[in-house]
Amino acid sequence: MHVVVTGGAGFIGSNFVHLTRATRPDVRVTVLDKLTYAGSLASLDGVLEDARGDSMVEFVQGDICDAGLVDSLVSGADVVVHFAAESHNDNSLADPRPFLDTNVIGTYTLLEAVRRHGVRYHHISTDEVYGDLELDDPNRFTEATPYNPSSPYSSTKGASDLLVRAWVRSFGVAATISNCSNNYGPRQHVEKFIPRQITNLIDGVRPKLYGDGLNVRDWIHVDDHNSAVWTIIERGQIGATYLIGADGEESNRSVIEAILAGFGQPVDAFDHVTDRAGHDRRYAIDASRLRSELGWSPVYTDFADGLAATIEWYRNNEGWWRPMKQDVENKYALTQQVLE
Ligand code: NAD
Ligand code: TDX
Repeated sequence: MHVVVTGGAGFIGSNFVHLTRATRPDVRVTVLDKLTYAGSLASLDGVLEDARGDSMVEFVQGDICDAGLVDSLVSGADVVVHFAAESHNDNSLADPRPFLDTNVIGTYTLLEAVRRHGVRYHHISTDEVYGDLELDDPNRFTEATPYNPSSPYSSTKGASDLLVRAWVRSFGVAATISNCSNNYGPRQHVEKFIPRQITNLIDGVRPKLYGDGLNVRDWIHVDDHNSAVWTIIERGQIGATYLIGADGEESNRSVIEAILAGFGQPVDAFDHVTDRAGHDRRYAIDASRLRSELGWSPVYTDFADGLAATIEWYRNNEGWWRPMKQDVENKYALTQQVLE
Protein backbone atom coordinates (compact mmCIF):
# COMPACT_ATOMS: atom_id res chain seq x y z
CA MET A 1 0.00 0.00 0.00
CA HIS A 2 1.23 3.50 -0.85
CA VAL A 3 -0.03 6.29 1.42
CA VAL A 4 0.37 10.02 0.82
CA VAL A 5 0.47 11.82 4.17
CA THR A 6 -0.09 15.58 3.96
CA GLY A 7 1.30 17.58 6.88
CA GLY A 8 3.59 14.69 7.78
CA ALA A 9 6.25 17.03 9.19
CA GLY A 10 3.79 18.47 11.73
CA PHE A 11 2.85 17.17 15.15
CA ILE A 12 0.18 14.53 14.49
CA GLY A 13 1.25 13.73 10.93
CA SER A 14 4.87 12.97 11.92
CA ASN A 15 3.67 10.74 14.75
CA PHE A 16 1.43 9.00 12.21
CA VAL A 17 4.46 8.30 10.01
CA HIS A 18 6.46 6.95 12.98
CA LEU A 19 3.53 4.75 14.04
CA THR A 20 3.08 3.49 10.48
CA ARG A 21 6.76 2.52 10.21
CA ALA A 22 6.54 0.70 13.53
CA THR A 23 3.27 -1.16 12.94
CA ARG A 24 2.91 -1.48 9.15
CA PRO A 25 6.39 -2.01 7.68
CA ASP A 26 4.98 -2.86 4.24
CA VAL A 27 3.25 0.50 3.82
CA ARG A 28 5.13 2.97 1.62
CA VAL A 29 4.70 6.61 2.70
CA THR A 30 5.11 9.84 0.77
CA VAL A 31 4.96 12.92 2.99
CA LEU A 32 3.77 16.14 1.33
CA ASP A 33 4.50 19.12 3.58
CA LYS A 34 5.13 22.80 2.92
CA LEU A 35 7.38 23.11 6.00
CA THR A 36 5.62 26.18 7.32
CA TYR A 37 6.71 27.52 10.73
CA ALA A 38 4.85 24.46 12.15
CA GLY A 39 6.64 21.79 10.13
CA SER A 40 10.04 20.35 10.95
CA LEU A 41 12.07 17.75 9.07
CA ALA A 42 13.60 16.85 12.43
CA SER A 43 10.22 15.36 13.34
CA LEU A 44 10.90 12.67 10.73
CA ASP A 45 14.35 11.79 12.09
CA GLY A 46 14.70 8.04 12.15
CA VAL A 47 12.05 7.30 9.53
CA LEU A 48 13.27 9.08 6.40
CA GLU A 49 16.32 6.85 6.58
CA ASP A 50 15.64 4.26 9.20
CA ALA A 51 17.85 1.61 10.76
CA ARG A 52 16.67 -0.91 8.19
CA GLY A 53 18.32 1.25 5.54
CA ASP A 54 15.24 1.10 3.28
CA SER A 55 13.46 4.04 1.70
CA MET A 56 9.85 3.41 2.63
CA VAL A 57 9.30 7.07 3.58
CA GLU A 58 9.82 9.78 0.97
CA PHE A 59 9.60 13.50 1.73
CA VAL A 60 8.29 16.05 -0.77
CA GLN A 61 8.30 19.73 0.17
CA GLY A 62 5.30 21.44 -1.38
CA ASP A 63 1.95 23.13 -0.93
CA ILE A 64 -1.35 21.21 -0.91
CA CYS A 65 -2.78 24.15 -2.90
CA ASP A 66 -0.38 23.32 -5.79
CA ALA A 67 -2.81 21.39 -8.03
CA GLY A 68 -0.12 20.06 -10.40
CA LEU A 69 2.08 18.68 -7.64
CA VAL A 70 -0.89 17.25 -5.75
CA ASP A 71 -2.19 15.55 -8.91
CA SER A 72 1.12 13.87 -9.64
CA LEU A 73 1.53 12.56 -6.07
CA VAL A 74 -2.08 11.43 -5.72
CA SER A 75 -2.01 9.62 -9.07
CA GLY A 76 0.46 7.10 -7.64
CA ALA A 77 -1.24 6.61 -4.25
CA ASP A 78 -3.68 4.09 -2.83
CA VAL A 79 -4.71 6.31 0.11
CA VAL A 80 -4.37 10.00 0.98
CA VAL A 81 -4.41 10.88 4.70
CA HIS A 82 -4.85 14.62 5.01
CA PHE A 83 -3.33 16.14 8.17
CA ALA A 84 -1.92 19.37 6.70
CA ALA A 85 -3.56 22.49 8.10
CA GLU A 86 -3.02 25.80 9.73
CA SER A 87 -3.82 24.48 13.19
CA HIS A 88 -3.52 27.17 15.87
CA ASN A 89 -6.55 29.15 17.06
CA ASP A 90 -4.51 32.10 18.36
CA ASN A 91 -2.81 32.51 14.95
CA SER A 92 -6.19 32.38 13.22
CA LEU A 93 -7.33 35.35 15.31
CA ALA A 94 -4.24 37.37 14.38
CA ASP A 95 -4.30 36.52 10.64
CA PRO A 96 -7.07 34.29 9.25
CA ARG A 97 -6.01 34.31 5.58
CA PRO A 98 -3.58 31.33 5.60
CA PHE A 99 -6.32 29.27 7.26
CA LEU A 100 -8.63 29.87 4.30
CA ASP A 101 -5.91 29.02 1.80
CA THR A 102 -4.59 25.85 3.38
CA ASN A 103 -7.64 24.48 5.19
CA VAL A 104 -10.27 25.24 2.54
CA ILE A 105 -8.51 25.56 -0.84
CA GLY A 106 -5.92 22.94 0.11
CA THR A 107 -8.63 20.42 0.98
CA TYR A 108 -10.52 21.27 -2.23
CA THR A 109 -7.32 20.68 -4.24
CA LEU A 110 -6.81 17.24 -2.65
CA LEU A 111 -10.47 16.29 -3.16
CA GLU A 112 -10.30 17.10 -6.85
CA ALA A 113 -7.17 14.96 -7.20
CA VAL A 114 -8.58 11.92 -5.36
CA ARG A 115 -11.77 12.31 -7.40
CA ARG A 116 -9.83 12.27 -10.69
CA HIS A 117 -7.73 9.26 -9.72
CA GLY A 118 -10.29 7.26 -7.69
CA VAL A 119 -8.05 7.26 -4.60
CA ARG A 120 -9.27 6.51 -1.05
CA TYR A 121 -9.17 9.64 1.14
CA HIS A 122 -9.17 10.11 4.90
CA HIS A 123 -9.80 13.59 6.26
CA ILE A 124 -8.39 14.63 9.65
CA SER A 125 -10.53 17.13 11.49
CA THR A 126 -11.30 18.47 14.93
CA ASP A 127 -14.04 18.46 17.56
CA GLU A 128 -13.89 22.27 17.44
CA VAL A 129 -16.25 22.23 14.44
CA TYR A 130 -19.06 21.53 16.94
CA GLY A 131 -18.48 24.74 18.93
CA ASP A 132 -18.39 24.41 22.71
CA LEU A 133 -20.36 22.97 25.63
CA GLU A 134 -21.24 24.47 29.00
CA LEU A 135 -19.18 23.06 31.87
CA ASP A 136 -22.26 21.36 33.36
CA ASP A 137 -23.79 20.09 30.09
CA PRO A 138 -24.43 16.33 30.50
CA ASN A 139 -24.12 15.86 26.72
CA ARG A 140 -20.95 15.31 24.74
CA PHE A 141 -20.31 15.79 21.01
CA THR A 142 -21.49 12.96 18.74
CA GLU A 143 -21.47 12.49 14.96
CA ALA A 144 -24.99 14.04 14.97
CA THR A 145 -24.03 17.30 16.75
CA PRO A 146 -24.69 20.33 14.48
CA TYR A 147 -21.69 22.31 13.28
CA ASN A 148 -21.23 25.57 15.21
CA PRO A 149 -17.57 26.64 14.97
CA SER A 150 -16.32 29.68 16.92
CA SER A 151 -12.94 30.71 15.51
CA PRO A 152 -11.47 31.35 12.05
CA TYR A 153 -9.51 28.10 12.55
CA SER A 154 -12.50 25.94 13.44
CA SER A 155 -14.75 27.52 10.80
CA THR A 156 -12.23 26.69 8.07
CA LYS A 157 -11.93 23.13 9.40
CA GLY A 158 -15.73 22.88 9.38
CA ALA A 159 -15.80 24.18 5.82
CA SER A 160 -13.26 21.53 4.79
CA ASP A 161 -15.36 18.76 6.39
CA LEU A 162 -18.42 19.93 4.48
CA LEU A 163 -16.47 19.89 1.21
CA VAL A 164 -15.54 16.26 1.89
CA ARG A 165 -19.17 15.32 2.56
CA ALA A 166 -20.25 17.03 -0.67
CA TRP A 167 -17.54 15.29 -2.72
CA VAL A 168 -18.67 11.93 -1.29
CA ARG A 169 -22.31 12.53 -2.16
CA SER A 170 -21.96 14.37 -5.47
CA PHE A 171 -18.92 12.63 -6.95
CA GLY A 172 -18.76 9.32 -5.10
CA VAL A 173 -15.33 10.04 -3.61
CA ALA A 174 -14.32 7.20 -1.24
CA ALA A 175 -13.73 9.32 1.85
CA THR A 176 -13.99 9.08 5.62
CA ILE A 177 -13.73 11.90 8.16
CA SER A 178 -12.53 11.87 11.76
CA ASN A 179 -13.03 14.65 14.30
CA CYS A 180 -10.63 14.30 17.21
CA SER A 181 -10.24 16.09 20.53
CA ASN A 182 -7.06 17.80 21.85
CA ASN A 183 -3.90 15.77 21.25
CA TYR A 184 -0.79 15.71 23.41
CA GLY A 185 2.52 13.88 23.11
CA PRO A 186 5.98 14.24 21.52
CA ARG A 187 6.79 16.72 18.70
CA GLN A 188 3.90 19.13 19.39
CA HIS A 189 4.75 22.73 18.51
CA VAL A 190 5.62 24.91 21.51
CA GLU A 191 2.87 27.38 20.59
CA LYS A 192 0.33 24.84 21.92
CA PHE A 193 -0.83 24.74 25.55
CA ILE A 194 0.99 21.74 27.05
CA PRO A 195 4.38 22.12 25.28
CA ARG A 196 4.35 25.87 25.94
CA GLN A 197 4.06 25.33 29.69
CA ILE A 198 6.61 22.48 29.80
CA THR A 199 9.21 24.48 27.86
CA ASN A 200 8.49 27.61 29.92
CA LEU A 201 9.25 25.64 33.07
CA ILE A 202 12.45 24.20 31.58
CA ASP A 203 13.40 27.85 30.91
CA GLY A 204 12.47 28.97 34.44
CA VAL A 205 9.43 30.92 33.18
CA ARG A 206 6.01 30.69 34.87
CA PRO A 207 3.24 28.87 32.93
CA LYS A 208 0.56 31.08 31.34
CA LEU A 209 -3.14 30.39 31.89
CA TYR A 210 -5.82 32.06 29.75
CA GLY A 211 -8.79 33.59 31.59
CA ASP A 212 -10.10 31.74 34.63
CA GLY A 213 -8.58 28.46 33.40
CA LEU A 214 -11.77 26.51 33.98
CA ASN A 215 -12.03 25.77 30.23
CA VAL A 216 -12.08 22.03 29.64
CA ARG A 217 -10.29 20.10 26.89
CA ASP A 218 -10.70 16.37 26.23
CA TRP A 219 -7.09 15.12 26.02
CA ILE A 220 -6.00 12.15 23.92
CA HIS A 221 -2.48 10.85 23.34
CA VAL A 222 -1.39 11.38 19.73
CA ASP A 223 -0.67 7.63 19.28
CA ASP A 224 -4.25 6.82 20.26
CA HIS A 225 -5.51 9.37 17.72
CA ASN A 226 -3.35 7.79 15.03
CA SER A 227 -4.28 4.19 15.90
CA ALA A 228 -7.90 5.29 15.46
CA VAL A 229 -7.05 6.84 12.08
CA TRP A 230 -5.56 3.54 10.89
CA THR A 231 -8.64 1.70 12.20
CA ILE A 232 -10.89 3.98 10.15
CA ILE A 233 -8.73 3.69 7.03
CA GLU A 234 -8.80 -0.11 7.27
CA ARG A 235 -12.34 -0.74 8.50
CA GLY A 236 -14.33 2.52 8.35
CA GLN A 237 -17.51 2.84 6.36
CA ILE A 238 -17.03 5.01 3.25
CA GLY A 239 -18.81 8.34 3.67
CA ALA A 240 -18.91 8.05 7.46
CA THR A 241 -17.69 10.46 10.12
CA TYR A 242 -16.11 9.09 13.32
CA LEU A 243 -15.42 11.06 16.48
CA ILE A 244 -12.12 10.17 18.18
CA GLY A 245 -11.68 10.73 21.90
CA ALA A 246 -10.43 8.92 24.99
CA ASP A 247 -12.57 10.29 27.86
CA GLY A 248 -9.79 12.66 28.93
CA GLU A 249 -11.60 15.79 30.12
CA GLU A 250 -9.42 18.11 32.23
CA SER A 251 -9.62 21.80 33.03
CA ASN A 252 -6.70 23.89 31.81
CA ARG A 253 -5.99 24.83 35.39
CA SER A 254 -5.69 21.21 36.48
CA VAL A 255 -3.33 20.49 33.55
CA ILE A 256 -1.08 23.40 34.57
CA GLU A 257 -1.12 22.16 38.17
CA ALA A 258 -0.12 18.67 37.01
CA ILE A 259 2.74 20.07 34.90
CA LEU A 260 3.95 22.21 37.83
CA ALA A 261 3.85 19.13 40.06
CA GLY A 262 5.94 17.29 37.44
CA PHE A 263 8.61 19.99 37.92
CA GLY A 264 8.36 19.83 41.72
CA GLN A 265 6.92 23.36 41.87
CA PRO A 266 3.99 24.77 43.90
CA VAL A 267 0.72 24.23 42.02
CA ASP A 268 -0.08 27.96 42.06
CA ALA A 269 3.22 29.08 40.49
CA PHE A 270 1.59 30.21 37.22
CA ASP A 271 0.43 33.52 35.71
CA HIS A 272 -3.06 34.44 34.57
CA VAL A 273 -2.79 36.13 31.16
CA THR A 274 -5.17 37.84 28.73
CA ASP A 275 -7.92 35.45 27.65
CA ARG A 276 -8.32 34.26 24.03
CA ALA A 277 -11.09 36.10 22.13
CA GLY A 278 -14.13 33.83 21.70
CA HIS A 279 -12.43 31.16 23.86
CA ASP A 280 -14.42 27.89 23.70
CA ARG A 281 -15.47 26.74 27.15
CA ARG A 282 -15.51 22.98 26.91
CA TYR A 283 -15.00 20.16 24.40
CA ALA A 284 -16.09 16.59 25.16
CA ILE A 285 -16.22 13.63 22.77
CA ASP A 286 -18.53 10.63 22.79
CA ALA A 287 -16.50 8.09 20.77
CA SER A 288 -19.09 5.28 21.09
CA ARG A 289 -19.44 4.80 17.34
CA LEU A 290 -15.71 4.24 16.83
CA ARG A 291 -15.54 1.91 19.81
CA SER A 292 -18.63 -0.18 19.07
CA GLU A 293 -18.62 -0.29 15.24
CA LEU A 294 -14.88 -0.58 14.67
CA GLY A 295 -13.71 -2.04 17.99
CA TRP A 296 -11.11 0.70 18.65
CA SER A 297 -9.96 1.59 22.16
CA PRO A 298 -7.21 3.87 23.47
CA VAL A 299 -4.00 2.59 25.07
CA TYR A 300 -3.06 5.76 27.01
CA THR A 301 -5.87 5.76 29.56
CA ASP A 302 -3.85 7.40 32.36
CA PHE A 303 -3.38 11.10 31.56
CA ALA A 304 -0.84 11.57 34.39
CA ASP A 305 1.41 8.85 32.91
CA GLY A 306 1.11 10.23 29.37
CA LEU A 307 1.86 13.75 30.62
CA ALA A 308 4.93 12.57 32.56
CA ALA A 309 6.26 10.85 29.42
CA THR A 310 5.61 14.02 27.40
CA ILE A 311 7.49 16.17 29.93
CA GLU A 312 10.36 13.69 29.70
CA TRP A 313 10.35 13.94 25.89
CA TYR A 314 10.69 17.75 25.97
CA ARG A 315 13.44 17.52 28.60
CA ASN A 316 15.36 15.10 26.37
CA ASN A 317 14.76 16.85 23.04
CA GLU A 318 15.61 20.49 23.63
CA GLY A 319 17.39 20.59 20.26
CA TRP A 320 14.03 19.92 18.58
CA TRP A 321 12.05 22.73 20.24
CA ARG A 322 14.66 25.37 21.12
CA PRO A 323 14.79 26.94 17.61
CA MET A 324 11.05 27.74 17.71
CA LYS A 325 10.65 28.89 21.31
CA GLN A 326 11.69 32.55 21.20
CA ASP A 327 9.63 33.42 18.11
CA VAL A 328 6.53 31.93 19.74
CA GLU A 329 6.96 33.86 22.98
CA ASN A 330 7.73 37.10 21.09
CA LYS A 331 4.46 36.69 19.19
CA TYR A 332 2.45 35.96 22.34
CA ALA A 333 3.97 39.02 24.03
CA LEU A 334 2.28 41.24 21.42
CA THR A 335 -1.23 40.28 22.61
CA GLN A 336 -0.91 38.72 26.08
CA GLN A 337 -0.28 40.50 29.34
CA VAL A 338 0.16 39.03 32.78
CA LEU A 339 -2.91 39.96 34.84
CA GLU A 340 -2.61 40.98 38.49
P1 NAD B 1 0.67 21.19 13.02
O1 NAD B 1 0.44 22.65 12.92
O2 NAD B 1 1.62 20.67 14.06
O3 NAD B 1 1.20 20.61 11.62
C1 NAD B 1 0.65 21.03 10.40
C2 NAD B 1 1.60 20.59 9.29
O4 NAD B 1 1.00 20.94 8.03
C3 NAD B 1 2.96 21.27 9.33
O5 NAD B 1 3.99 20.32 9.12
C4 NAD B 1 2.91 22.26 8.17
O6 NAD B 1 4.18 22.51 7.59
C5 NAD B 1 1.97 21.56 7.20
N1 NAD B 1 1.28 22.50 6.31
C6 NAD B 1 0.64 23.64 6.65
N2 NAD B 1 0.14 24.23 5.53
C7 NAD B 1 0.48 23.45 4.49
C8 NAD B 1 0.24 23.52 3.10
N3 NAD B 1 -0.44 24.56 2.55
N4 NAD B 1 0.71 22.53 2.31
C9 NAD B 1 1.41 21.49 2.84
N5 NAD B 1 1.67 21.38 4.15
C10 NAD B 1 1.21 22.35 4.97
O7 NAD B 1 -0.77 20.55 13.18
P2 NAD B 1 -1.24 19.27 14.02
O8 NAD B 1 -1.53 19.68 15.41
O9 NAD B 1 -0.33 18.15 13.75
O10 NAD B 1 -2.66 18.99 13.33
C11 NAD B 1 -2.75 18.09 12.22
C12 NAD B 1 -4.20 17.96 11.81
O11 NAD B 1 -4.95 17.45 12.91
C13 NAD B 1 -4.87 19.27 11.42
O12 NAD B 1 -5.72 19.02 10.32
C14 NAD B 1 -5.66 19.66 12.65
O13 NAD B 1 -6.79 20.44 12.30
C15 NAD B 1 -6.07 18.30 13.17
N6 NAD B 1 -6.34 18.18 14.61
C16 NAD B 1 -5.40 18.61 15.52
C17 NAD B 1 -5.65 18.42 16.87
C18 NAD B 1 -4.62 18.82 17.91
O14 NAD B 1 -4.89 18.71 19.10
N7 NAD B 1 -3.43 19.26 17.53
C19 NAD B 1 -6.85 17.85 17.30
C20 NAD B 1 -7.79 17.45 16.35
C21 NAD B 1 -7.51 17.62 15.00
O1 TDX C 1 -0.54 29.45 26.87
C1 TDX C 1 -1.69 28.99 26.79
N1 TDX C 1 -2.50 29.05 27.89
C2 TDX C 1 -3.78 28.56 27.89
O2 TDX C 1 -4.47 28.63 28.92
C3 TDX C 1 -2.20 28.37 25.58
C4 TDX C 1 -1.32 28.30 24.36
C5 TDX C 1 -3.48 27.87 25.60
N2 TDX C 1 -4.25 27.96 26.71
C6 TDX C 1 -5.60 27.34 26.71
C7 TDX C 1 -6.48 27.61 25.51
C8 TDX C 1 -7.27 26.33 25.40
O3 TDX C 1 -8.39 26.37 26.28
O4 TDX C 1 -5.36 25.92 26.70
C9 TDX C 1 -6.34 25.25 25.91
C10 TDX C 1 -5.64 24.50 24.78
O5 TDX C 1 -5.09 25.46 23.90
P1 TDX C 1 -4.39 25.05 22.51
O6 TDX C 1 -3.25 24.14 22.78
O7 TDX C 1 -4.15 26.30 21.75
O8 TDX C 1 -5.50 24.13 21.84
P2 TDX C 1 -7.03 24.39 21.36
O9 TDX C 1 -7.26 25.82 21.04
O10 TDX C 1 -7.93 23.71 22.33
O11 TDX C 1 -6.99 23.60 19.95
C11 TDX C 1 -6.28 22.35 19.84
O12 TDX C 1 -7.15 21.25 19.85
C12 TDX C 1 -8.02 21.11 18.76
C13 TDX C 1 -5.45 22.31 18.56
O13 TDX C 1 -4.56 23.43 18.53
C14 TDX C 1 -6.34 22.32 17.34
O14 TDX C 1 -5.55 22.18 16.16
C15 TDX C 1 -7.29 21.16 17.44
O15 TDX C 1 -8.22 21.22 16.39
